Amino acid sequence: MGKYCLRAIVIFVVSWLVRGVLVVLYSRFPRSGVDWREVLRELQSRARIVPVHLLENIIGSMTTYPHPLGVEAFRLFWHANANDPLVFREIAKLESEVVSMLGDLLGGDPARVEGMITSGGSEANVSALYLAREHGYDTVYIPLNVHESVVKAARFLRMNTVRVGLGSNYKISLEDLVEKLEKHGRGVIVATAGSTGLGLVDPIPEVSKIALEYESIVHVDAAYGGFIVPFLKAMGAPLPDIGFTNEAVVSVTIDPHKMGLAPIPAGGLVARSREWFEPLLFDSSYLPMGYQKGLFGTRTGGSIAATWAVIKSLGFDGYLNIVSECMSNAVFLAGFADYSPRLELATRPETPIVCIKPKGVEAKRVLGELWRRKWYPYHCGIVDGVRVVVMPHITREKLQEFAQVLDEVVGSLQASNT
Ligand code: 0PR
Repeated sequence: MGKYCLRAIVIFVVSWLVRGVLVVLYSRFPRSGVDWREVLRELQSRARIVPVHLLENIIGSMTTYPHPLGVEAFRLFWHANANDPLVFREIAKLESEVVSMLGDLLGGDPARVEGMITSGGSEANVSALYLAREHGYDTVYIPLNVHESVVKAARFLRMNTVRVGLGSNYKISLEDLVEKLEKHGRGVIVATAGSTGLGLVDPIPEVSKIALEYESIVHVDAAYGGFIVPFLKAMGAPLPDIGFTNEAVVSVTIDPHKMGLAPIPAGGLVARSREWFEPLLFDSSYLPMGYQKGLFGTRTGGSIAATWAVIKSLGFDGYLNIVSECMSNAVFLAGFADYSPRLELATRPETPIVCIKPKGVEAKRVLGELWRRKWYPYHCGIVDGVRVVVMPHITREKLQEFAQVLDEVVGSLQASNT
């Protein structure tokens, strides 16, 4: 007992001293600068231990290793502030072209849509709800399959929130939506195209019809699915239209830094029309333009240029090929999960996200073991499962290897249960 006590005290004192040294070395604002070569050397050694999508087993993330052209385009324009469209005029032009192209992909009128490149899907969602509120829609209908950024946005904007249940297929329940609209009146309904946990697409045309009946509007969160669903549909997948062909849809979130293959940070918000987007233009008398776009301030032109470049270079056909490959790899993994007696598929994947439920073992335990072995899938959130997002950097061989490891880990945890 005394031996253990002594050891605990020694560990405590040593870790306290180490922390103290680290605080002095790294957390205090340095009085005098250090030679830049030394600074760079330290950063390089720190960068070496950060996992890289292409080399390590990052199989749960919606981001990927960006397209090299996007990185080069970012490098060309990173210094330009998109918040100043007069001085950095070219950036404003590029942004307007990007928004038109995204609007076109989403079934909007490229000449009428308006929008912006944001820091990510979270900013696009909060901006969309802000637009709805400014146009007089104070209540937000939030199904249980939404990304947390939507809940956060409603809270941030102090909007009335009505939660909407899901059907047995984990998509928005239309019956519950109608019931809630009857009770709480008009509002903005958030529908998801490519849900975070399962990659499922809500029945947006039906949601739009219901919205019209109840004098409501729809914001579509296609942060993940925006650069996926249009291509899968073109290949014949039985998925609904997710964009502006649905009459009640007023805005869509679509993120270039996910399957759009642009470098982080690049989210996207597209509004059906200039009039709808207008509340996001704020007076700013000191800026040369006299106004400022978006909820926040300075934005790098790099994100806009990168998105522009990757879209131009890949085109519809280029994305279609990439998405097709990801989807067929996802179907392969789903097939493995279906086949293994230790695993179960949460749902048939509609986009390249596969959620696998380990039988008789909590997913969190499986994830702990997988992360220990340096495989990085995530939790599925609304289902107790292991989420794999099949992005372009994930090869069939990688998935084969992962499937074996997953099966083995679940097998050994099952055995340790008995
Ligand atoms: N909407 C949906 C449907 C999302 O899935 C996400 C992000 C967002 C909005 C918010 O987007 P931003 O993170 O760009 O603001 N979902 C990702 C996910 O859960 C976030 C993420 C991405 C987390 C990469 C970790 C990571 O490595 O996977």
